Amino acid sequence: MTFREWDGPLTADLVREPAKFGLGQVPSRLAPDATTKAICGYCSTGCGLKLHLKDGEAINVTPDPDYPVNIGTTCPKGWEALTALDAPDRATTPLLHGEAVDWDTALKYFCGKMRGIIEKHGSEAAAFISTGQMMLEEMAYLGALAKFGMGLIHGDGNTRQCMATAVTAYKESFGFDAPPFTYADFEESDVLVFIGANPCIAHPIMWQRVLRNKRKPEVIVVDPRTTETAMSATQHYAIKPKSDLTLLYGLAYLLARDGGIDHDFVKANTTGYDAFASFVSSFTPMRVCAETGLSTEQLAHFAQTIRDGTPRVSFWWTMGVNQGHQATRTAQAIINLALMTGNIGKPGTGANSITGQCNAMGSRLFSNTTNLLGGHDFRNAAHREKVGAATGIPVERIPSRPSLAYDQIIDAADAGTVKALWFIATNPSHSWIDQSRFNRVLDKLDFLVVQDIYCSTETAKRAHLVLPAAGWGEKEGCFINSERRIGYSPKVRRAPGQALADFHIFRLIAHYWSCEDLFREWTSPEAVFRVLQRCTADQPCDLTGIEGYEEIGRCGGIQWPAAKMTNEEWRMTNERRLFEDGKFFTPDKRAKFVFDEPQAAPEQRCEEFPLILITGRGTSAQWHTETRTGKSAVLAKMAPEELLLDLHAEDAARFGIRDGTSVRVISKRAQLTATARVTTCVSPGEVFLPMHDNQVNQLTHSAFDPHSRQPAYKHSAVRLEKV
Ligand SMILES: Nc1nc2c(c(=O)[nH]1)N[C@H]1C(S)=C(S)[C@@H](COP(=O)(O)OP(=O)(O)OC[C@H]3O[C@@H](n4cnc5c(=O)[nH]c(N)nc54)[C@H](O)[C@@H]3O)O[C@H]1N2
Ligand SMILES: Nc1nc2c(c(=O)[nH]1)N[C@H]1C(S)=C(S)[C@@H](COP(=O)(O)OP(=O)(O)OC[C@H]3O[C@@H](n4cnc5c(=O)[nH]c(N)nc54)[C@H](O)[C@@H]3O)O[C@H]1N2
Ligand code: SF4
Ligand SMILES: [Mo]
Repeated sequence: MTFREWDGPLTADLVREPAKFGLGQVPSRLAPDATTKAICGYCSTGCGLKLHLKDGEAINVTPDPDYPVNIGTTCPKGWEALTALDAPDRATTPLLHGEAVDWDTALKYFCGKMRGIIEKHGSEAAAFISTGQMMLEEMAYLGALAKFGMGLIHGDGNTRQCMATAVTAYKESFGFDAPPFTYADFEESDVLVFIGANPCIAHPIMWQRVLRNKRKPEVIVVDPRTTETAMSATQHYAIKPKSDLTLLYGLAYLLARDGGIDHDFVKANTTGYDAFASFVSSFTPMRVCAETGLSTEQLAHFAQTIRDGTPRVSFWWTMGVNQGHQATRTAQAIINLALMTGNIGKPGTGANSITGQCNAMGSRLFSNTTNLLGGHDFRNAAHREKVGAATGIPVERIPSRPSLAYDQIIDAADAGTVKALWFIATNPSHSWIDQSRFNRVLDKLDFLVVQDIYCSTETAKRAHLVLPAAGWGEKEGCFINSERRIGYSPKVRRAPGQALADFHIFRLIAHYWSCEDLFREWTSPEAVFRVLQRCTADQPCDLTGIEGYEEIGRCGGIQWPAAKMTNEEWRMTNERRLFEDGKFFTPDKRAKFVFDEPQAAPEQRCEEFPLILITGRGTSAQWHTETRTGKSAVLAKMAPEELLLDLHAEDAARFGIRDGTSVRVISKRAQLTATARVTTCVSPGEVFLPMHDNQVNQLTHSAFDPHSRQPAYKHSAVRLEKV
């Protein structure tokens, strides 16, 4: 019905010249001028798109009016989804030391070099960095190939930059990485609390769902900046950066003091509340207001709104929480508020982490990096047996310890123990924290491989070997969105030149590594989907009840859990939230209150660097390192032409800077030049830069949450100078 991927056996001829034999190039089975449906490949909202074909190739996009996520709308990136595919800097052939080579040469080199390093220095000397921006099936193939096939121990993903905190927090508090909500909760809340989230810019279609709420909700935004979302809210609390933990404990104190607790729920379904209540007793309004910068009236009003909103308060958080030096405890402080007020498992409630990338949720369960396939634990022998049986991989090939985290892999590369790195669908030479140091480490490597759809990314330019990948629309597979909805996206374009779907690149590597026998069943994305379904049996993310791609398409996506036993029931609604029975995934089925003392952020203002630099998303038209959105003239018109530094008028006066003039932004690590935008959207003493410019992470201070090891991108000290 759509372009199908080639799924026959790999023969020697085919491997030598994959494009000639149609690998990844099989023509469409759709009528040449058909319309088909897909899921957007940018953010985790997971909007449904309609793709309109001409002569067998997609030429236009419109929103899908029937898809339950976006109901006929998309943001500008969705409308422009195809443009990125036509860019002139697409990687169209493998590049070895900058020279075009064929796949045979490239893959022999890849395997020879990786094997050489592993044989000489051990299996810990090579690592891979995966992504939340590939299809589920190819991401799983990568993790399985690298760990079970090639014998690597270490592999992490760009989801460490993004979702690691939510994962760690949920696992400890709920017993499994389980965001509980469904998007209908945006429409069914009486009070929505957004903490460190700017959905107007970063998740515009989720924000549309908030606008559909007919309950006249209170919308509360906690953000040091007056963002587009804060401007549209009914209450905005511009707290001091990284004072969220204190604020959340202060709210817990007031709720406990003033009768805002759902004691029945707490007693029946949680552990640790008494210790938590006694812990927060020192978070008096006086202390909390001094540390957050709020007035006592503001704090009291905030707490009262939550109390009045019970039982329909929902809490939503994103990177303002996840990227911090105490990120995990902050996320858990949000979870604690939802638990103590009984705001979980009911319509319009929840402690809800919004994901970032289109398949970040897929990566959390199936990348085989932090967790063994299907949300299992590498350290657990029973889990290894189960995944071995489900995949047909001999259990002795499954490592019994988890990987180092991303920053630890980079430290190991710096120390010289990791000598080869393979990056797939991520551009960390731009996006990783304290960039200059990161790039110095990359330059030390014996072997750097980058697999990307463009040959021009900051990371690809440093690579010894570039593997050219097909992009979204040029391959098929599934994504899992923020509300745990699995959506299917078809192939509607041919990839340019010799570029291949990541899926087929992994298949070829398995062949060249001589471990393809392990992956006999992994012949097509849908075949891999079936393997993954088996891995999820009896897990909270059970997918065993799904018939296959056709059913996913027909249902408008399917949320997990989707187990066999209950499938008749879930097919009736196709809208599920977790914990409706008050049972969590911990051994005693109770959610846990977890807490810790707040600590000051590692890099503070000082005389030399008197301002705090906050970073984040700039506009809805810009995506991360801009490799894709930067290719669209339409999107370019919606973004500023130059790098803008937001600063408050007081600071402008203090440093003698006028609106629209050039300003040097200097941190301990580097400096850059930006154009000053004097605005009341940032507080005095704070400045903001969007992450989309490739110099911004030269400024950022490298600090990590100790539990999730997620980088704390949003708190660095800087000073300004007139140019
Ligand atoms: N247009 C666009 N959309 C995107 C993306 C993109 O690049 N472009 N990326 C996607 C991805 S991967 C992600 S992870 C999401 C990110 O989505 P968001 O997290 O919503 O985006 P950010 O701008 O990084 O951060 C959100 C807010 O956190 C605030 N913040 C900073 N420090 C603090 C603090 O200490 N406390 C509090 N409470 N708030 C703080 C910032 O001022 C910012 O407004 O967006 C996704 N959607
Ligand atoms: N200062 C600061 N830095 C930040 C953040 C911040 O808020 N502030 N946010 C962080 C967050 S939340 C995130 S998620 C990261 C994102 O950081 P990255 O993951 O590095 O950013 P992207 O630009 O999305 O990189 C994706 C790469 O994959 C390529 N690509 C796209 N599709 C495909 C495909 O199908 N196959 C292959 N092989 N390649 C493909 C793209 O061309 C691009 O080079 O940035 C982090 N960095
Ligand atoms: S909101 Fe996200 S998923 Fe929807 S169209 Fe925009 S980028 Fe794509
Ligand atoms: Mo992200």
